[in-house]
Amino acid sequence: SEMGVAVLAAVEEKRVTPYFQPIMGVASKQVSAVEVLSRIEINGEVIRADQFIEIAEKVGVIHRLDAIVIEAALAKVTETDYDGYLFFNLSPRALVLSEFTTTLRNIVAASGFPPARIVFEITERDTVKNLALMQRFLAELRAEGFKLAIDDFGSGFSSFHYLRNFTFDFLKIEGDFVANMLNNDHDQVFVRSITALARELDIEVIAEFVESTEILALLEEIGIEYAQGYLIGRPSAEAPGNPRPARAA
Ligand code: G
Ligand code: G
Ligand code: G
Ligand code: MN
Ligand code: NA
Repeated sequence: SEMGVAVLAAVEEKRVTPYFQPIMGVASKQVSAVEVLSRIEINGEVIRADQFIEIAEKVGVIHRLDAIVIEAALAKVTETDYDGYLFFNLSPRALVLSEFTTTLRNIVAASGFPPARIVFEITERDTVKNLALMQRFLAELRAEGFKLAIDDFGSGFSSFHYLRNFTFDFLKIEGDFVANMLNNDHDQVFVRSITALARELDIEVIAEFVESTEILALLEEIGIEYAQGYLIGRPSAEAPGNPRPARAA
């Protein structure tokens, strides 16, 4: 397909651009984390990840794409004084490739950014085909000092399977539940219950698709730790933090 060819070329030429979306502490109102979202440019138009991630998986370059965007994001961020968390999406397909965790470790080590401030997001949308293999890779990432988040929580058919079999530091609630919380009682019950469950498991909660001050106030009442969404900020090419002053020669 046309998009397949464009994605292959973008990966081959390392033309995958990191965009950064802020994540705010609900109580502190401070941006203490950002999620990196990949973008590629086709004919001068910036294309969002939802248009090409599946294709990158199909044509077998998702592991390369993930590595490229992580390296590019770290290069930008280490030029600033940013000291918050950096969240990256990883495709489960890339994760079960041997050597992938070594690749990630080497990229991060070369950047000098602390692994403890890197969070890898694993979406619950994909079913885990090889549980033992996935457990091994996630354990390897933890052993390197990285943190883990479960993404799109509540969207798939295996939420509890993920929570029972893997250890997570953060849980990102599926944005649709959050966005509908004020006009759909069921969705509000889901958000409250997921938060209570996460608290018992000692996992911090991030609400996605926060688009209004009313929703943000409700998150504060429920006691959710972090908020992400267009109210807080859109994904942007600008890295978080302030430029580091140039070092004297
Ligand atoms: O960026 P957008 O705004 O369109 O994100 C759409 C989807 O693409 C999200 O589910 C996100 O998790 C995924 N995604 C965005 N960037 C990356 C990336 O660099 N690697 C992987 N594997 N998924 C990504
Ligand atoms: O990785 P994940 O599936 O969570 O990707 C988040 C997706 O949601 C990205 O496509 C991002 O651009 C998008 N997004 C981020 N904030 C909002 C928001 O407030 N509302 C909506 N509708 N989408 C959002
Ligand atoms: O940024 P702009 O106001 O042009 O956004 C137009 C529409 O595109 C928004 O209503 C929103 O739903 C969608 N949109 C904007 N930015 C993103 C993004 O980063 N990811 C996704 N998935 N949708 C977006
Ligand atoms: Mn995500
Ligand atoms: Na998500």
